[in-house]
Amino acid sequence: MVNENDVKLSLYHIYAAFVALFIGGSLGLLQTLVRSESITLPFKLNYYQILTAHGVLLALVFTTLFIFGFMYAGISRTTGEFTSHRRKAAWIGYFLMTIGTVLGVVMILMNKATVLYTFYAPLQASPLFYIALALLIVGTYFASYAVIAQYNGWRKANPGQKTPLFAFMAVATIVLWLIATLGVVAAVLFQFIPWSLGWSEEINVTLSRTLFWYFGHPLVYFWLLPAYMAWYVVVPKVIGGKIFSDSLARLAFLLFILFSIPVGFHHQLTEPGISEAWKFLQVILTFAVILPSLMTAFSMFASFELAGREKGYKGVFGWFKGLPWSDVRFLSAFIGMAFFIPAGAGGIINASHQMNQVIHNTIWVTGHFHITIGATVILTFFGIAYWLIPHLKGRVLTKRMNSLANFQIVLWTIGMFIMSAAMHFSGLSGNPRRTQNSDYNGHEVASQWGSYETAMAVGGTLLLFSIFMFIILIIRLAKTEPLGQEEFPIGVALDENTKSPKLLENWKLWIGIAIALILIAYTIPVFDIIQNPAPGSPGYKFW
Ligand code: HAS
Repeated sequence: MVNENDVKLSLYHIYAAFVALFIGGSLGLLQTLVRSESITLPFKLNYYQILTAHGVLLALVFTTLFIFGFMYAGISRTTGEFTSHRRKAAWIGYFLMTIGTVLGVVMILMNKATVLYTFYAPLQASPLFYIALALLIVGTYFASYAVIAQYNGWRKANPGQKTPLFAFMAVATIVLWLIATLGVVAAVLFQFIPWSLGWSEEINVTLSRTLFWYFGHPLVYFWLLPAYMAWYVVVPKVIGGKIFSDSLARLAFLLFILFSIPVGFHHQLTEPGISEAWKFLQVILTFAVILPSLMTAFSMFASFELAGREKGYKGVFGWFKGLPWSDVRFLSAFIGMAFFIPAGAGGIINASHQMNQVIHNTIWVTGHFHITIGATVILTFFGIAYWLIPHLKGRVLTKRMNSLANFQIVLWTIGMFIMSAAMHFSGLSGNPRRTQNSDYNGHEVASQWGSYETAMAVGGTLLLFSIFMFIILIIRLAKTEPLGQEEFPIGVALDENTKSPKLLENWKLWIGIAIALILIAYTIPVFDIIQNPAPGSPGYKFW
């Protein structure tokens, strides 16, 4: 059970996340309608303004709030009630994050921060927008403190014992986050805020983008790892099986800390001013960060197979039939996993230097991130919400609600499939991203894009219906479904009673290796960018 004092904390984060999801998702549909030239925006809103709000609300706000809400619940369930001091820190974090969000969104609505979620210089927003981002990040530091202190408290109270896997994974995710945000904090504090306030006239554009991507790539694993937490810890219990290996799961998370950060250059492969040799090194490290995902795939298949065989299913694929296909807690995560196979392959294409020249800045990349974060991660988050909300509210996920939830998940799957397939295919022929629409002066290649844009709008419409349905189901689960006890599923590992190698919980060692890799990958190129800068740029506001 999640302790009742922690229930409110978790719920407030999750509800705020769903508000961001609802608004951000609605804006997403508007974008597809504008791109396909089906509508023009009312109230003097422009395409780039809503694109900025969509990215900020979904990629930065929804994810962060949901992730902390989920972590608080899981930590409380596995390590016990938060102390009041730690809970207070978590609440401070919540208020800072929500104030930051409101301020940021107001700036975007006032058309003073139409810089997209990556806020690339030399586009310049109001200083208040950057301050809003800073508040959001400082908020996460309070939240991170609460989680890490709780984990340390448990370790002190249970010397020599293996820490609960969920708590270990939460801490690994937060360590990754803390190291990663150093880059964006440096850029916001030392570059963007002084520049937008007029204290410095010019900005070093390459440096700002490098610091952003130092943060931007691990950011995607900050989204992914909580989904992996559900796959490793929750799914095996739901399917009536076991976690294949506790130690393997821990190692996978540690490898993310090592390899997810020194790879940001793979977002800058076409960026001038960074030598090819450093890009090459970071591409190799990018291929290393694929490894923990492959370990995860292996572990999932192993858990599925073990569970199936335990139930008596035979043959090479017989176990497949034994999976609980009608249980939304499983189905949502499974479809998320299935999406991750092409999504991961797409990531490998993106990271391959030559192929990146074909897809960079095309809508292929938008397709890629819609099937990673928009399918793999969010489908898993939907699945979590369907059991977590009733668990926290003392209600149950009834059979009827489960069927409706399955329908919502399938609607999302179809919508996302149509939309992201259209994005991938038209991206291959050069359809640009971050652009309202372009026909390249009537060029014949661009003339094929119309039907793809329509497909995106159709997919986007299904997605919005799915979000509506999700919100309605969540409100019902929180308010009107029968009272009772919904389980918070926590799986047991096959090697539960085996001592896990002490090395796996030697944080100093892993953080030390991560820092060494970061220094190797970044020190010389960053010095070079600072010492031999391209001409600095004043701020531009094109909107
Ligand atoms: Fe990415 C761009 C490379 C993963 C998100 N990525 C982006 C952007 C976002 C994003 C948001 O190298 C755009 C940023 C922007 O605005 O510019 N990405 C990768 C690589 C991976 C990867 C190598 N990305 C993600 C994840 C994301 C995400 C995860 C969000 C959550 N990405 C790139 C590159 C770019 C990029 C370049 C820059 C492109 C450019 O030029 O701008 C890897 O981590 C992927 C590894 C994954 C696998 C898959 C393992 C499969 C599993 C499922 C098993 C299934 C089971 C079920 C068990 C190797 C674990 C069985 C199912 C059956 C059907 C039987």
